[in-house]
Amino acid sequence: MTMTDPTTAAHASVAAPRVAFPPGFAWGAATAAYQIEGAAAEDGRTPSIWDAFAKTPGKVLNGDTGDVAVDHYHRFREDVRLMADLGLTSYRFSLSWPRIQPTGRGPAVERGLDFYRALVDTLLEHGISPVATLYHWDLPQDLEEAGGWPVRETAYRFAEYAALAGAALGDRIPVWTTLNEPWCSAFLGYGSGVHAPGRTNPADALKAAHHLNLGHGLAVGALREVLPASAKIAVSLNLHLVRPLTDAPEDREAARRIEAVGNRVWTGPMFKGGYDEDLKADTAHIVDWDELVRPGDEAEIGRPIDLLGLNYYNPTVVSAPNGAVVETAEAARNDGHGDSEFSCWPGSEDVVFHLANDDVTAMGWPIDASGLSDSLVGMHNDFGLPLLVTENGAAFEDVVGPDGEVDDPERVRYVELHLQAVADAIAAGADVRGYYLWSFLDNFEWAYGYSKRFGIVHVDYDTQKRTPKSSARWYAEVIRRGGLA
Ligand code: IFM
Repeated sequence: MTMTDPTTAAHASVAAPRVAFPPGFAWGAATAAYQIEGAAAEDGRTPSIWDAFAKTPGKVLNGDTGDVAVDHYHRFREDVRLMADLGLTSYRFSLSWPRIQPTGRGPAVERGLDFYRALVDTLLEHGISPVATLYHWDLPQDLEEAGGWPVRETAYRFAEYAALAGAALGDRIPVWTTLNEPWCSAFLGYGSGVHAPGRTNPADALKAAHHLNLGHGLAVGALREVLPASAKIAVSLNLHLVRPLTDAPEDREAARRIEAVGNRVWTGPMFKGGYDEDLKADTAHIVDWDELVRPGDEAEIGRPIDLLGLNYYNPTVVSAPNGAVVETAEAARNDGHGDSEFSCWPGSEDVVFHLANDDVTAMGWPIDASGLSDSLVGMHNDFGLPLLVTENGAAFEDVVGPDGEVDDPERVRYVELHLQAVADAIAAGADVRGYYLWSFLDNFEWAYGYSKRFGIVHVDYDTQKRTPKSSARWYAEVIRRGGLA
């Protein structure tokens, strides 16, 4: 079995680009299991929290579910061929926990593992280096019924699952990511309730955050036991690039608060030895941190990792409640993650969110690539780890033309701006090893169902026909050239 490390593999460069990327830069695209696989009840898979949530009336637009999704479970060979046609050098996907360990306890299901063995082997045959994410939000429903992430035991269950997956697939996957965007799991899942499991309790959200952190640390330890020494372990965080609306002290204080509960709640224990005092003070009326965090937890969470993944879409502009100008309803709720009467910012519920600008994607997310370079440079300075952009991309209202083609110049522009930002960050000293465009295929966009298309490959949801968009062809040229023209 050939193991190609996406962060060191050579890429084929045939023409001198205007903006060149370093040799070995991983040119990737990303997806997640529940968003693409379908086959929800096949080969021993049991429901995850997202199956249960999607089937709860009113939770997902149009009642959409991931039951069939884009049928990647049955069409993965065709999908990998498409990736190879585009010249991707790496592919980031997630493993479905309930497909591998259906109840979140006990032995692994071989049929579930076989799917990933076949997927990874197909990738390797095509020279595409796999990057596996262990948790992209699909907690086995049985574990939610036992308390979910607010319960400490779930962290231990996660580490057990990580060990099973690592032992079975570690011979062929060179890069592992523990969690994807744990902020969403904790604060959208248990705070605002717009994501599964749809709970709305601020204390549970903070407890979930700690147990996700603990699960990450325990999983790193478990993976190190079973993976080859060459394997690299990462985490993918959607760190918010927080900017105060003005330089006024109240707005800077609002930014500090969001930075604490949005970012440092993860990076504090993962990279800096523990939770920051200001975060604990901001939320002390909600949760008893001394009871929640047991001796040794922060050391466990802080186990060294090899790469840090950033998922970036837009900057976050905030102001203090008393300083807020009147905003449109859309801007005012622009924490970027849907509408809920419950906050996803425990302890900082009054902070006001603003659109960074009016140049927005179909999600209503402002386009501002400077936030990506600022994030990468900041992460490089703060944590000193090699970095991956594990997600970046945009939804637009794509239409299939009369000729059957999908022309998406807005997505080309978005990705070009953001690749330029990555190049800027590298020029400023950040050690960025790869870029994973979100997403390879159009797919199930969580509470928005199939209404938002992020793919560079269009999917006709009735026929499952795949059509590479013009952005896919453009990205293929970028990869071929090794940079921007
Ligand atoms: O689709 C999601 C993905 O699952 C996690 N990051 C953000 C994407 C776009 O919302």
